[in-house]
Amino acid sequence: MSKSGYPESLQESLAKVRETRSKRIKLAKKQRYYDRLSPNEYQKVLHKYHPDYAPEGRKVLKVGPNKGDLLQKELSDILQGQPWIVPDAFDKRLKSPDLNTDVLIIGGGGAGSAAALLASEQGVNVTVATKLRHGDANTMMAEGGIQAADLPYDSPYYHFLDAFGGGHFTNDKNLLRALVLDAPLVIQWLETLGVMFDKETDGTMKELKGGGLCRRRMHSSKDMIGMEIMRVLRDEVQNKVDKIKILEFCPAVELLLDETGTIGGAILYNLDNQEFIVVKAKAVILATGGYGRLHLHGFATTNHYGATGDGLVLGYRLGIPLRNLKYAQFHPTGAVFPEQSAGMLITEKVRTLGAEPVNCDGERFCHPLEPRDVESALIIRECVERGKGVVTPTGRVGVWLDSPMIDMIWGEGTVEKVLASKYLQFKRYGIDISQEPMLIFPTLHYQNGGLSINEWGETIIPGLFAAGEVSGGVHGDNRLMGNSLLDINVFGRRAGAKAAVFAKKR
Ligand code: MEZ
Repeated sequence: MSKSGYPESLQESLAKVRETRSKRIKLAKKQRYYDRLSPNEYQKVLHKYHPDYAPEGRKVLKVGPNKGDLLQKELSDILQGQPWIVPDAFDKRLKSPDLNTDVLIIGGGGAGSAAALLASEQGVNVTVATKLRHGDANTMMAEGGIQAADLPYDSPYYHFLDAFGGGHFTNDKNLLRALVLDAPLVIQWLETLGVMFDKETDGTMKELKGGGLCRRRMHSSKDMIGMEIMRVLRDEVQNKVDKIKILEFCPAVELLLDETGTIGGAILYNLDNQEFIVVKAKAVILATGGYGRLHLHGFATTNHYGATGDGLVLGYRLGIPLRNLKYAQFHPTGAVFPEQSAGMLITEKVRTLGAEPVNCDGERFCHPLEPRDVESALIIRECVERGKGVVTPTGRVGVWLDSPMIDMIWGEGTVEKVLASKYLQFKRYGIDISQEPMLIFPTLHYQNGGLSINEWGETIIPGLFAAGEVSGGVHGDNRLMGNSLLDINVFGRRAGAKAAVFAKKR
């Protein structure tokens, strides 16, 4: 082991990264930073230096780990013969429930919490049932930012176009319209509740770019925006003890319909005392998150332990159509070394600020701000097809993410300031990311699609709503950075308000 924290066998490659750094920085500055150069323009520049990398490089969109077809098939195989059935015994139990509520929300992450707040504002009583603890959710894991277009420099129109292009034009346009139009309101709402967004010295919101964005639109809170949003939403929900009941460690195992086919409630399973709880509800919101913890195709993951696709299965069994599940999202930059941090999210924000992926020879091979599917596919191609990856002593492979670039472009000590949590984690293992790059490889990050909903989060079952990662359509086949934190708030709020109205009419 060398002084630097990286094993001796990686030192030769590290030296090449250092050797090429000043040349790359010069080029980055000449290009007036990546945010002024579109990926297509960048490919042309890159082509001049590495004729074999472009322009076909961007056409690898559909290779790599996106094997969603298989997932769709696996799901259908597992569930074959079972959908559309509500067992009789459970129907009867609905006649003598253990708990009555107006709105039952299944899931206690960002979407479920936003929904709970908006529903309770309408004066109905709300129950939030969570599989783990309230706030154990992917919301907590998001790091880099939340998107919202600020006029006049940006507009919801550009936000729409970026997300539509990033999603390969497969997004549901009505959902996307709702997402981009509600975005500025959501930022205001979150700030009013107490979210500490990063500010410029003049007090205006700091805004950054992200992969696939044509404008600076990312609102951040160091590298902890998800944790910050979840902190505030959870506090807000827990402060409403008289209006919102929280049941922790109570996953939902079945949704119940009444005799008219309208939602009637759900069966929860209390993990503490191993008892079933029959909840009768006038409206139900599924906010269970995605399936990212299932380690599809053996990939490491950024996801929390509870992200096991429960809501997808519950909804599917009631016949709710699934959409955009063909491609799972792999975040391009998951940690590879140290071993203990396998798959850990290295936020896209580092590439926004100038960090760039380079191969074992210290060569660039892609624009740092491609949409995630392109960036991941290019990294996988570099490692697997071109043999230009860096192999660790235990046989794991990755490319370098040259983070000292950030300090050199933006000013001394920037990595330490903006990547506060990651800086310390690496430091613990003897790696100073203001001096040395990080070793990275794509990591399973997000369920792009899910249950079909309309712009109010309504599913085809009357009274049953879905919001957040469990639902599909808004991001199409590939989500852009920062649109998930936005999605959970926009559709959590919409589903919460609409579910309360539905409940009041019953
Ligand atoms: O939206 C995300 O997935 C996100 C903010 C991730 C990140 O890179 O920080």
